[in-house]
Amino acid sequence: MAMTKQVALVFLPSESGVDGARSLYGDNPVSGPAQWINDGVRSLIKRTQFAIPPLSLMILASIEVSGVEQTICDLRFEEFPTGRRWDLVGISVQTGMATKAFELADRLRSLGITVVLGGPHVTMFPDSCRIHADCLVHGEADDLWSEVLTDLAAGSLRPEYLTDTLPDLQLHRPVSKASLRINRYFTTNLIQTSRGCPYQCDFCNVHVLNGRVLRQRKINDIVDEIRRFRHDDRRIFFFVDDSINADPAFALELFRQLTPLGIRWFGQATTALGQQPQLLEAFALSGCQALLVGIESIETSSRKAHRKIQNGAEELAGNIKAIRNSGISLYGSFIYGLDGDTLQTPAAILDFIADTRLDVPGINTLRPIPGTRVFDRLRQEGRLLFDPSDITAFRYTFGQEMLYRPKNISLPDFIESYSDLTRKVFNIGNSVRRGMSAPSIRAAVLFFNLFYTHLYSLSRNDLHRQLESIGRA
Ligand code: B12
Ligand code: SF4
Repeated sequence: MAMTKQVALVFLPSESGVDGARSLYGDNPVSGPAQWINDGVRSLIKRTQFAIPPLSLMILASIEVSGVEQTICDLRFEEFPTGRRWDLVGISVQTGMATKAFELADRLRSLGITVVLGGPHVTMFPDSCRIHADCLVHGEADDLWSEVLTDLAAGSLRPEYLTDTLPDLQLHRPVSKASLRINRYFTTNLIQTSRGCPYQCDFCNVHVLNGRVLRQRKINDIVDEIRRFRHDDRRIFFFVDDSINADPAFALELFRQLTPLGIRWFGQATTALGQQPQLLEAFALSGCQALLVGIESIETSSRKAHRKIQNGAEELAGNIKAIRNSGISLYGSFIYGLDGDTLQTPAAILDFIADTRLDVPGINTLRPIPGTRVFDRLRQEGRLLFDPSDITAFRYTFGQEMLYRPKNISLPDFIESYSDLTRKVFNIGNSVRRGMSAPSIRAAVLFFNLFYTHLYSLSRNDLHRQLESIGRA
């Protein structure tokens, strides 16, 4: 009888950001009291199980093919187990982790292990991946992965798997947690109700990855999945949809059906929720604790310049207040340095945060990453600070590195004003105050604010190091 084929599905830590904040220059740039705070926060982060499992690999590991056994290797917790027999190793590649993914792929292939690469980076930049893999899977792999496993079992693996059509999410595809070590994670209750986005914000690539049409799962399937997941793990649920209120009627029906289950959940939404009172009530009643909202910019000219057109700047504050008043805490993500921004923008952001009492402000710089429309435009305008042909040079950080020159502000002035803004937004006093006044999950709000206090002190140091290295021109 043929031996069962052993497949490992690998997830890598990001090089910066949520998986642990460190200086891009490899050393610790602060000393004295700042160093104590950093060390304290770092050890708190380590002790708080913050990581969540990759839904992508949970989905792939749930696909059953006779003669194949799958294991998830999460390299945020373990080294890759090279001592075991592997017939195939599938690595999930995001652009921020591409260099590490390629290094691992090359090492495994030198040991004679067959490697397949998939994930967002492969979907967007297959040509850069080909030399590191025996096989590439382009795009969403819900259907393609069973073909890969069937071909593996038959000994006829092909070098590329792709289709013209996106998976039909109306099909019932139960996700199992059998391959996960549940206790490693902050929660394993990850749910996706839909994919795709009809909007075209120029700094985003979701329409490239998941298409422009919103594809939804059946509400019954989602409710069943939540019931099943809750049985294994009673912790909070995370809806990973880019916008959980993208279709208000669908969301209203879903969350009304979820209310009797008594779960607690968080997700990502647009601020338009503040003007959808019925839906807001359904969110609150169904256990919504916190939402991440993309505010991006409070400058109308910046919103226009970057095609953030689905809601207007003038409605933002009212919407945020309405959402917070319903008992939901808000993480509001801003981008400073957009094309309509000036040196007056930070003061306006500070006023906005004070007025709305936003629980966790995220103060990002623009990340013109390859594969987005803004990347192409800034390349044409000669404003990128790295070689546009080197995709991996555009790192994903939380404000630790400038990737481009802002339009209306010189680079040194921008870095000074951004540093001043993050210093004013994030400090221990503000963290405690926001934690205490949050409408819900106060400990998490405190934790995030402390985490950002630490992260943005790294940001300020790294940005000044970058400025020194490229000159003040
Ligand atoms: C939820 C989420 C998070 C969560 C959870 C991450 C996690 N542990 O899973 C949090 C908030 C922690 C997070 C963190 C980060 N994220 Co994030 N995140 C998302 C989000 C909104 C949904 C991801 C998801 O679960 N999708 C559902 C699954 C089913 O889809 P999928 O991951 O694309 O997987 C499918 C295919 O890609 C493919 N596939 C994936 N892996 C593999 C592997 C193999 C072998 C194969 C064959 C196929 C395959 O098949 C899957 C099923 O169809 C996406 C946006 C989006 N629309 O996808 C961004 C997104 C993935 N994140 C992104 C980024 C940049 C980050 C960070 C680097 C940010 C930072 N600076 O720290 C970190 C990375 C941390 C990490 N180690 O993952 C980018 C990646 C862009 C890119 N070019 O790679 C995205 C696309 C957002 C964006 N529009 O730019 N993220
Ligand atoms: S930022 Fe959000 S709304 Fe804009 S295109 Fe991306 S997913 Fe859609």
